[in-house]
Amino acid sequence: MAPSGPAVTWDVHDGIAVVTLDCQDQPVNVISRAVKDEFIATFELLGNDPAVKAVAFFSGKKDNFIAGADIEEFVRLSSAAEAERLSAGGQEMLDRVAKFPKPVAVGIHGACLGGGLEFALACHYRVATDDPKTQLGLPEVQLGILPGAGGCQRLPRLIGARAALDIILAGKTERSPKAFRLGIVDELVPPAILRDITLAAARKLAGGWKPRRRRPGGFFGWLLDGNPLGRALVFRMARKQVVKQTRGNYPAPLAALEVVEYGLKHGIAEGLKREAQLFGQLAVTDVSRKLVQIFFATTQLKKDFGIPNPPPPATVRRLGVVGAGFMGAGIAGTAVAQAGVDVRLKDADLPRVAKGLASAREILDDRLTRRRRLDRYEHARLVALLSGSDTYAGFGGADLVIEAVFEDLAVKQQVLKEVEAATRDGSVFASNTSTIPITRIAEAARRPGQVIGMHFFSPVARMPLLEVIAGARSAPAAVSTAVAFGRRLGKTVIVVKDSPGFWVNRILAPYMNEAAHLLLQGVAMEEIDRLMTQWGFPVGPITLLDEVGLDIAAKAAGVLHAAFGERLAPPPALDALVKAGRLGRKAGNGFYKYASGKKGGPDPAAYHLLGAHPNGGVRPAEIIQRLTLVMLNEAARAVGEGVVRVPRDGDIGAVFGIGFPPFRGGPLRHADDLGAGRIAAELERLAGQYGTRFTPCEVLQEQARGNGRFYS
Ligand code: 3H9
Repeated sequence: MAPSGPAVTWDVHDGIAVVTLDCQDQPVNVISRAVKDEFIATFELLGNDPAVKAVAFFSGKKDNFIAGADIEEFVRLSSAAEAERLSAGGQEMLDRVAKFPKPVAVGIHGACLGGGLEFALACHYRVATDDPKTQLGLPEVQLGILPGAGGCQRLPRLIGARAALDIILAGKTERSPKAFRLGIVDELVPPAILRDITLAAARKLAGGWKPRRRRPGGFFGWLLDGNPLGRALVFRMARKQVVKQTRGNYPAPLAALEVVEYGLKHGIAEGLKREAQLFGQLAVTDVSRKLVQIFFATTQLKKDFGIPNPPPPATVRRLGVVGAGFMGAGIAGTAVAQAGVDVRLKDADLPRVAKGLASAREILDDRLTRRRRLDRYEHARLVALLSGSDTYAGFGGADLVIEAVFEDLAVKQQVLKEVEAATRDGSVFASNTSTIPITRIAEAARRPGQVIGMHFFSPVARMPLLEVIAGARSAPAAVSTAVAFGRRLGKTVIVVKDSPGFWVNRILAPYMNEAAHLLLQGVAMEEIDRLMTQWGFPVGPITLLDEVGLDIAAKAAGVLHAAFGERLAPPPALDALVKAGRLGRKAGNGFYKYASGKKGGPDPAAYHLLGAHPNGGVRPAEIIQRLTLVMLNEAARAVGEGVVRVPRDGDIGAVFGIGFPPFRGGPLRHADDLGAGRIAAELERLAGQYGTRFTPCEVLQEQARGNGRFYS
């Protein structure tokens, strides 16, 4: 992003220089090399101007303070030394701000992230608005780097090591009230008075006022952070936690931990040096490159409606949800919590509706109590938006209706007809089916153009992905409406082809089947799960089967088997578990044991029913290879069929839908890394040994012949 004019401007009023950052022609403020140079020149001038007694700094953007350093510049870094210089340059600029002889107060409204927060930390006084858009954080580790402009030094000194590590190691962003409670922000004010209060603070600081800050973290904070023994304990515990969470796959959090510890031990100057060094090393790692690619892909998807020339989406004010089960209630609760829409929930009888409403409400309660995202008044307002009935009363005004009823074509078509009768012509009908083609459902429609698929993932409130499926007759406006509404729910949305299993379940099916084949061949379930979590998945495939529910998984597998034949046939032995009622966590037993909702060890009864005997017969490397290559092969085949429009959508779908390891970039990026030639050869070998389900697909064979790739 190259700004077209000066980004930093200033004016002096009454001895206070009011400096404004506004990166021209850019949606957000970012600190690029050019902006950094402007900062330095501006502070130089202000330092020399005797009329200036203090500085008050603001953003010129409506709802954004500073989104951090310019991530596009990282992509162009070609060596660790160059990246180290970039970090050292940022540190030097902020050091000038911190040591500026005149006080600098900053007024923060909107996202204040990464280098933006590091700048604010270098200022002498921070005022922030209490607006929900004002969020402060250091998300660098999510990009595979660490806060490299002094953030690893200044934050722990301001709020204590424990609280700072909590933010830095997880790449967390906090809303301003929490940032105020932590001591990151000195004053919290409504947006209307941000300017006046910041100016007043600058004036007071110029008059010699010294703001009093609480001891970071209170008495306990002092006990833990304030002495070497307590601090050593904090770092030991944090390191243990990081190792457990990252399993050695993400180097940034451990490096950040080292830098914070080093800085507190050896002083800020030495700490900064170490910070720049490790920033440099991290910025050119493959992990960071992959995470940055995911950031840009996700950002692009915020603007992409998945169809050419998308018509404007309809604004959804009222949502109808049919089916008050776990999914329906999740959709209803998430819609109210995220989009503040009026939701009408319908099911066959009132007790089910009541249960659904209660579980939708839990999503709001969670935001009030645990996550503190809502205050009491907002919570009460949102709860009042949820209503339900055992009839379609209230559906007349619905702009969108999402059905989440039993996964059966006839049932869904019946619901579609009832909804059409109860709603007006412009209303869109979306099916939350995971397997049934939208075109088939729409065969029963009077208004097939208004029928679309919106495939949510469970639990809806937490899973970040939504697949929107356009049927053969879906109107472009229905697609835009579904995509736009999905985004209002906070989801990353991919538009996929109306093909069995769509994208996510399609690539998941062979992976899950292969896990079952391995079990039957004598690999222990915990071994399969351990290897795949070590490889980077959040949970292993056997645990995932228990979480999804074996009945649901069997049904989806059956549909894919019917559609694609032998290649996607699940091992028949799995039926024994479903028949025995071992449906996974929800039933209290599946592959693993469950006691009071907690997962225990492998259940010998499951092996017994399967006729499987763990014997350690397959090498770990072979287990990983079989599970990953079978998925990559299916992903490549589905790309060839146009199930996703571009590889980017496929990778984002896999990362956000099934937790494909983000540091590997997604199955298609991973396939490019391995090389089609190598994958095809390995698949041939596996096919020779285990059967045709491993036969490399045409897309991979073609790539292997011509040195092709998914990404150019
Ligand atoms: C860092 O600071 C390192 C330092 O510690 C040390 C350095 C030495 N850079 O998301 P949106 C673009 S690392 C470049 O749709 P929203 C984005 O690509 C940085 N570009 O808006 C998009 O471009 P386009 C740590 C950036 O309102 C446009 O802005 N910071 C950057 O939904 C609009 O973005 C982060 O990781 C950037 N830093 O959300 C924060 N940020 O229009 C990353 C945004 O051409 N940013 N763009 O497609 C965000 O989380 C969100 O963008 C934000 C706004 C919440 C700010």
